[in-house]
Amino acid sequence: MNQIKPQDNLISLSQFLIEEQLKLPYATGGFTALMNHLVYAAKIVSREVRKAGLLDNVLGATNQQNIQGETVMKLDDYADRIFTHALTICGHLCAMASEEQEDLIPIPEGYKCGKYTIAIDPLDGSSNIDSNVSIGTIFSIHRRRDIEAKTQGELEDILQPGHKQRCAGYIVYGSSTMLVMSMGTGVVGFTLDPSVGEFLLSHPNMKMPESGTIYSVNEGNYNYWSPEFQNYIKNIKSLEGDKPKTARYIGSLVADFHRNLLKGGIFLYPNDTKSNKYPNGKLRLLYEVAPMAFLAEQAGGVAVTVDGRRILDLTPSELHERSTMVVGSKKDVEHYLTFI
Ligand code: AHM
Ligand code: MG
Repeated sequence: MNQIKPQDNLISLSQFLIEEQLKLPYATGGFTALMNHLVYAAKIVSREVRKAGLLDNVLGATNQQNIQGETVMKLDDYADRIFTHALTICGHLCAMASEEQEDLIPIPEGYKCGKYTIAIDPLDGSSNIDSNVSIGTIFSIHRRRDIEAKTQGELEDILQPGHKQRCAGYIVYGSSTMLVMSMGTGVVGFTLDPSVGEFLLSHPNMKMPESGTIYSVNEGNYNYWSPEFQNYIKNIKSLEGDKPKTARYIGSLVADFHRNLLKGGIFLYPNDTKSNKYPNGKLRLLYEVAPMAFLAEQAGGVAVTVDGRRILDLTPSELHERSTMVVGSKKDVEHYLTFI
């Protein structure tokens, strides 16, 4: 028989957001409403992901490339349209940016502009879509610089340092659909109960173990890496000292990060020092690296660039800027830092 978690834990994400709002005397409810729109879109995307193999015209690639020259999958495009629509009309954003769209996305005419911005990777790990491997959505929310303004937001409202995020999180479409988020007071995780149609609190206080046994990196790129980075990887596999670490790499950042958050370990995406393909790493600062760094720190972990700078101190200079990332359990990242 299924064991149901204690009744006090069965709080829905909507209830949780209202309770958090009530703790802040100055809160207007705008953030809660914005989150409700995001969650609604996430449920629709989750529904489509769950039955993707059954539907015509859902799996496979479109004939377009995104701003980064990567193939856009049909589900990438679908998720992008659902999130963009649900969020830009909610009345609480002044601008939005999506990994799939070249420019800042304005609020459509006739809709109110609010005090938040959101940067979103609508469907992360899209190379895994057709093989039914976990994929995700990543989001990062900031307050605009002038919170009284009622006008469209500007680029600078979204290009803010990671430590100023009001909220960051992801949805992982895995063996169940989970939403993990932080509003700067720790990390909480909710699991979508499809029969109720609600995300229910399943992971109240997520902490990344202080150290772990897992390392996650695309080792096929070994020959592109710097000698320091290669040395580090050789060291964690060596038979001298501690047992070698275990390699786990899905190729979906959300899924790789989520596993390491629960089990401990280190995820690395370094720069490519040999070809010119990824001189600053592959991942995008605004949509992937900064939100994951925020979650990691809130869970007791550490997130730095490959040369040891704190990710949350970086200010993006353009929407699609890339950054290297080394993120994970505190002791594992500290050990990495001794190699650079
Ligand atoms: P995407 O947002 O276009 O799907 O690309 C980002 C993905 C991450 O989810 C993942 O960590 C990384 O790319 C995998 O890259 P690689 O195939 O080079 O290992
Ligand atoms: Mg991505």
